[in-house]
Amino acid sequence: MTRYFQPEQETASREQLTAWQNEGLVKTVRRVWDNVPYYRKKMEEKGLTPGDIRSIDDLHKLPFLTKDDLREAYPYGLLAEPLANCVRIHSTSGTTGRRVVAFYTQHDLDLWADCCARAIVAAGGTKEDVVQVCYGYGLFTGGSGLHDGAHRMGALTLPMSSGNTDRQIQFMTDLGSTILCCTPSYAAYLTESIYERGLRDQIKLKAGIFGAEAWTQEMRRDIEEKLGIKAYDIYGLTEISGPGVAFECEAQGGMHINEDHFIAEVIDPATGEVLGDGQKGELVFTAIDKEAFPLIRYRTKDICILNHEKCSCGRTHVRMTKPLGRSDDMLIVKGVNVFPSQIETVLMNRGYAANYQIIVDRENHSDRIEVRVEMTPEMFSDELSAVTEREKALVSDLKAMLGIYAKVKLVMPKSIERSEGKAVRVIDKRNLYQG
Ligand code: DLL
Repeated sequence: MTRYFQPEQETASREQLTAWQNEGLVKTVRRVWDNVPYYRKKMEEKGLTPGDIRSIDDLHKLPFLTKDDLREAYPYGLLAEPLANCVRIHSTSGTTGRRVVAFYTQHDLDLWADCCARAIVAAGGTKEDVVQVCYGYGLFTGGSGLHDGAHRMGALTLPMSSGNTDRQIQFMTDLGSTILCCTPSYAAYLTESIYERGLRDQIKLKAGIFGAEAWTQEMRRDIEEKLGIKAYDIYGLTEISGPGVAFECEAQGGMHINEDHFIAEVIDPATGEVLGDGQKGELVFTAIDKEAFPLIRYRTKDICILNHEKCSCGRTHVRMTKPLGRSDDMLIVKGVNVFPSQIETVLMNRGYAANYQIIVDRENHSDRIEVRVEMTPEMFSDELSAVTEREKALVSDLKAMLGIYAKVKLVMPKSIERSEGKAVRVIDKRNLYQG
């Protein structure tokens, strides 16, 4: 059963969707049991065999997978297909210890392109459009995903990757780009740069497809007004394929999950209990059409709410709210996944105690991160120049660890407030998850 692009599947009846999901789940569980000893063991620990999974009603019996499983099984332990049949790897942002790799066969890439094509079509895209892709290309899934999606629906594709703002704007004006794909913060930065250069009247954009990080409605309205476009949210994660797992339609009442390929559940993050529509919990995905890396009950850590009500756009696929937070401590700064533990490792390696604070802020829609760390009493007597050198060394180590610039401020011993309970290490002033 191969069900490519086929936009008509987006309006399939619930009965039809359930039939596809039943078939896909049974088939995937069998394949994973046969080919992935790691998951087979997890099933055996629960006393399960493939015969116990006959339909999606049995989904809740299956064990969850988490990022820790992916790390434990790194790199090939969850591969369900011989390596010879795999043609691509992508990886989440983060560092070596935290990296997660995902594998794709040609079929998996086609499926993913279909999902992204659907997202572009839902944003009003047609083959007449010029789609400027300024998500990063490379290990990150953003560039390749939207690129292949734009190809799939036949649009002219501008594979810009991220950065080099002057060149982005030049191509945008020269070629008359009509759809912009990038992170919302980069869209805001591009907008500002377009205004600074006085080029607003040369911009032909009609839509933006922005995701990979949380963004607010205010930010959406701001970009929309300034660029004269409609801005659409797009969601996804490397482990499940990349962008296009879910996307907004013109009704913008949540993001439609491509549930003919990915079964979505929302669970109570503490107990694992499956929650119903309207209840807030952690989003869990089961990929039922993938070959190389078909994760079963993968916990995304993204907190959201599902809604099965009919959408005015005619699509029947379930909708998810924007992520309303995360159930772990991962921060997304400038589109990069940052774990406080990575910062702590850098500080410890340089001889600091665990008295630090991470402050994340956003100015002009661009993220900034500052790490404040207490000097040890010995360092406190250092000359000012030595303090500056220490700060520089930390900036460089953090850059190597996180891949982004973080400002560092060494503060006096005992100046960071101690907590009696859980230490408040992260102060995120961006207020991103209010919807
Ligand atoms: O960010 C894939 C992607 C690329 C999505 C381009 C959309 C556009 P990862 O780097 O693996 O993959 O990060 C996945 O990013 O679990 C969410 O926490 C967050 N995220 C992704 N899209 C959104 C969004 C890509 N629209 C993690 N709103 C996910 C809020 C998002 N958070």
